[in-house]
Amino acid sequence: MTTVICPYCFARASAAKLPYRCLMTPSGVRGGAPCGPERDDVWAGFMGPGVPPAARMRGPVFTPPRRVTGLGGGGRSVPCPKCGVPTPVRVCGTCHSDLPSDYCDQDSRIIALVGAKASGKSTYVSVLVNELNHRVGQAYHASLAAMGQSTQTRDKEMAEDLYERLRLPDATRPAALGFNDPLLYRLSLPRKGLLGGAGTRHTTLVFFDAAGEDLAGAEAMDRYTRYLSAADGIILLVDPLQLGSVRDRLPVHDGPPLPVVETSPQQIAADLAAQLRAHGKGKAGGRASTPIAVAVTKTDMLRPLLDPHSPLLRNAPHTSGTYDGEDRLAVHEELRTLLTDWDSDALLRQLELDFAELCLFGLSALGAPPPADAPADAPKSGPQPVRVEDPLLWLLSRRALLPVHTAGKGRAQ
Ligand SMILES: Nc1nc2c(ncn2[C@@H]2O[C@H](COP(=O)(O)OP(=O)(O)OP(=O)(O)O)[C@@H](O)[C@H]2O)c(=O)[nH]1
Ligand SMILES: [Mg+2]
Ligand SMILES: [Zn+2]
Ligand SMILES: [Zn+2]
Repeated sequence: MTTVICPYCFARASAAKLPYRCLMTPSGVRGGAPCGPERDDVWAGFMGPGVPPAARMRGPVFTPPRRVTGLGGGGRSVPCPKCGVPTPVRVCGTCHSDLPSDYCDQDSRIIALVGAKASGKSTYVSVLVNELNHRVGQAYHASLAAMGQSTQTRDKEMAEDLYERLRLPDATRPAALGFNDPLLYRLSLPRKGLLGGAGTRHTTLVFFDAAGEDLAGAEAMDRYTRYLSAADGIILLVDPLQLGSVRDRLPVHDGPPLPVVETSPQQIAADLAAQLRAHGKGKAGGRASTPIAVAVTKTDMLRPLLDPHSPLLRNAPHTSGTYDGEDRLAVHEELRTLLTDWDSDALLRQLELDFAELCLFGLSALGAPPPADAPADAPKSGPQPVRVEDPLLWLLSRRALLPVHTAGKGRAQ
């Protein structure tokens, strides 16, 4: 039985029990009149007062008789009891948000993306999606498909801005100004059967690109509680340019001015751990059990501070489509050393005290700083990312969704 987690309100439900929404299509079936719109107060209540009265009128929601849903579900259409026209659209029983048609056919993994304002979250998601669709997808024979209209539209706009017009994303609007839709993808990876058979395993990935100010302090973060506690993994982005000792160490440069210093990563991590513990994600000893990938962003700016052999200067190998555990450890150790050098041992200690499963990463979404004369633009040669995929691949490998290569053990699932 597939359990679906609504990507809007994070309620859990069995896929077979989800209600449907009539599409109000006139079709001549039974020659009857098509359904008219009805006021959907459940949905309007969830979306908040920003929804204009006309938009509250939507296709009627109905729960099909058990006999119909019990036959294995699987994305089929179900006839509306009023007009008889079949509809494929399933909605969340709790908030009545429409779910993309293929959302309900596989298990979902929710990846929470957190980080201070301007730490690079939006740029990171766009570049990550592009890399998963190209270089990384090729290495693992994986593919990533945007699900639902709003993710497809946003992906297209972001890709055109970043890769064609070379424009960096605008600051994400805070939740108080409107609801930011989650980004929904279907990740398909080859699955090797025990007897050498092959197949494909589909996983739904849900990303939520919050505005930095919504993560600045326990109170603001409260809005994201359900999302954070439903997460299978967390990616915390740390902007090194907002760390005092890194700012002091960087040589004088002619790039764009350094960002304003926002909420410290230590504060975000502490608030995050408190939220998770308050929602039953704590282990004995008080550490949060959700795996957390802590990634230092914008490593292109750190080149003067890195050893020429630093693993942060090149991508992970992904040899024959396996995730390299040795390489991950080398990166983790490199970051431990760097953070200690940068007087951030307090951050490290905090993370180790708060999280039972922690790994450190370093990445650059752009590969080079934005041009000095056009700080809102991507580098002239376009994004040339380094190691953007590592945190997500680690989280997937934690859930046995990727083949892992560990020295001495050869290939292991
Ligand atoms: N040098 C460098 N700068 C980057 C990189 N990625 C992002 N930046 C810079 O960081 C700024 C903020 O990036 P965003 O992706 O908008 O950050 P965000 O975390 O989404 O910000 P909010 O939505 O306001 O919370 C960009 O405008 C760039 O100037 C990178 O890989 N390298
Ligand atoms: Mg943003
Ligand atoms: Zn819902
Ligand atoms: Zn109908």
